[in-house]
Amino acid sequence: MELYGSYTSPFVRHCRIALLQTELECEFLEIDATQSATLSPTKKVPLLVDCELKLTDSTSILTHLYELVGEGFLTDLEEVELYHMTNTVLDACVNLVLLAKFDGITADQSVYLTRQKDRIQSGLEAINNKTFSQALPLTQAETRLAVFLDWAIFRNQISLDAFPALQQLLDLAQTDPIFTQTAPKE
Ligand SMILES: N[C@@H](CCC(=O)N[C@@H](CS)C(=O)NCC(=O)O)C(=O)O
Repeated sequence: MELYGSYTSPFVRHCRIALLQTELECEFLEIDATQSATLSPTKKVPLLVDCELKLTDSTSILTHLYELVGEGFLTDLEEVELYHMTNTVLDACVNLVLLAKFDGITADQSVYLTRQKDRIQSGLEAINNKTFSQALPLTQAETRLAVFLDWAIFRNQISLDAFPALQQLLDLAQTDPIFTQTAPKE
């Protein structure tokens, strides 16, 4: 198997965590935005190639990896909700970062980006009110959340000062060597 991605992408990081957890054999190939635009029809990372199988989304990749080792991925409804709510907030955050990077457009110049910014804030508030694991291992949804928080802080997009439950979850995630080993780096 080959996983294509970057060392900064939170979606790719979740897949790198899964590869370390499952100990599946897979080559990691670092690619940039130009290469992902040619390699993947979605022009995004991650991309997983397993013989004839080509998977273009982190959720299908994670489902495949855990299936290979006989484990399910996201089976509980509350977990599914947390996972997708986190992804919605994460997508909004990625949107803000990429529009600033590619086009120099920031929220103060765009009505829709202001809506995205508000979505991040209200999403974080709602997620902060949920109940999380107090010890490792984290659930898959909590892992996605911790990966998102770590990336958004790395990109200076959020602060957790007003979100103690989120800070506590991130602190717990950081006691996991696989989590720290996969931290975003340029
Ligand atoms: N739904 C996708 C999202 C992947 C995604 O947004 N990846 C970003 C990197 S963090 C990307 O490649 N963006 C390139 C672009 O938007 O052109 C997944 O879960 O894999």
